[in-house]
Amino acid sequence: LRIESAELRIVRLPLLTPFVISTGTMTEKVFPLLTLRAEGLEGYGEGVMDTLPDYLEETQAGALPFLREALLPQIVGRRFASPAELGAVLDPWRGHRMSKAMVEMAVWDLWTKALGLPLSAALGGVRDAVEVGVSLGIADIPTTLDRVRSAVEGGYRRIKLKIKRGHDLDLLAAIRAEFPKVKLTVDANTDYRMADLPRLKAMDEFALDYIEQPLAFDDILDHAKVQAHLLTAICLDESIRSATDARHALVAEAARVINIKVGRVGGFGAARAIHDLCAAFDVPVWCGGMLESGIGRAQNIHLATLPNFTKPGDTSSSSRYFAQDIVNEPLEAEAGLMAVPRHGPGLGVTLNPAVLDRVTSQTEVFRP
Ligand code: OSB
Ligand code: MG
Repeated sequence: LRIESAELRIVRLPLLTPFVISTGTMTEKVFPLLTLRAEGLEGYGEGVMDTLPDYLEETQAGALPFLREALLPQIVGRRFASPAELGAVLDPWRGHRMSKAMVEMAVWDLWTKALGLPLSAALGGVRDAVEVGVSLGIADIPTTLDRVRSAVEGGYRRIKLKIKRGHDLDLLAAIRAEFPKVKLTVDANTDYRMADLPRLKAMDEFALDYIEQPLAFDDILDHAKVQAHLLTAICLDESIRSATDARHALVAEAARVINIKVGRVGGFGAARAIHDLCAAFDVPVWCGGMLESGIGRAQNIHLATLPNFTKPGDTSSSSRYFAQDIVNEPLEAEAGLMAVPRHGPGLGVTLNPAVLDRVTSQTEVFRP
C-alpha cells in the first residue's frame, strides 16, 4: 500500500445531552479525523484526544503539530505492506499514543479494505455482534433513575454510573433499591484518594461488577493497595496507556478488569497486545468509549470481537449522543447487542460527505 495523501479534519458534533463526569462537562464532541488514501481506497482514524488535558495529557493542540510535522510526512508517499510495518515510524516517538492510534487505525482500515476482509476478521475476532451497556453521566438521583430505567428497558447489558466523591453511596443505594439485580458498575474518572478507602470499601455492599479508575491516572501502585482491601474488582481505564502499563498493573494486581480503548493505547496492535496479556493473566477486558462518532464507534466494535472482551462495552447507540452522525450506517444497539458494521470490508462504515462537511471546522491536506 502506498499512502498517496492524508486529510486531517477537526470535527465538531453537538451532544444531545451534556455529558458530566467528575472532571467536567462536555456539551460538544470535538475530534480530529484522519483520512489516508491509497490505491483508490480510503482508511479512517478517529482521534480521542480532547481539546484540554482533562482525561489524559494528550490534547488536540499538541497532537496537530505532531501529526503535521512528524507523523504524516513520514507516512505520506511511503509504502507499507501491513500495519505492523508502522512500528518503525511510530515507536521512536515518545507518548502521543492517541495521535499514533489515528494513523495506525487508518492503515488497518486501508489494509483490510485492500484485503477485502472485515477489520474484526483480520484482528482475530470471534463474534459478529458485541454486548454493550450504557455510561450515564453525573446527574441528580431522580434523573439518573429515569435514565437507568430507560437503559434497562432498552435491553442494555450493564449500567455504568459516573460518580465522584460525595455523589456515590446515596446514588448506589437509590439505584439498587429499584434495580437489585441489574449489572452495575461505577466510574470515578480519578476523583478519589487513598484517604477515601472507607468510602470505596462501603461500595462492596452494592454488588458492583467493578469500580472503574477510582484513583489518579498515573498511579498503578495505589490502585494495587486499594484493590487488596476491596471485595469489588477495580477496573483501570486512564492508567492503562500502553502494554507496559497493562503489564505493570497485572503484575501488581492493581486491577481485576481492564478497560481497553483502542484510541487511547496507540491503535489496534497495542490494544490486541493488552487484550492478549490480560487473557494470559485471566483478567477479562471490555471496550471503553470516548463519545466517538460513527468512525470511532466502528473501530471500537471491531476490536470488541476479540475473545477476551467478555464484559459489555460502552459502545451504545449513536442516537443517544448525536442528532446526526457522520457515517451513513446506523450504529444502534438492539437488545444490548451492537452488530459489527459490514458495509464492505475494513471498518464497514461509509462517511456521509454532506454531514461531514457541515460539521468540519478545519481541513488540511498532506501530499508527498
Ligand atoms: O472514562 O470511560 C470514560 C467519556 C469521556 C471520557 C471518559 C470516559 C467516557 C465515558 C463515555 O464513559 C463512554 C461512551 O459512551 O463513549
Ligand atoms: Mg472510564
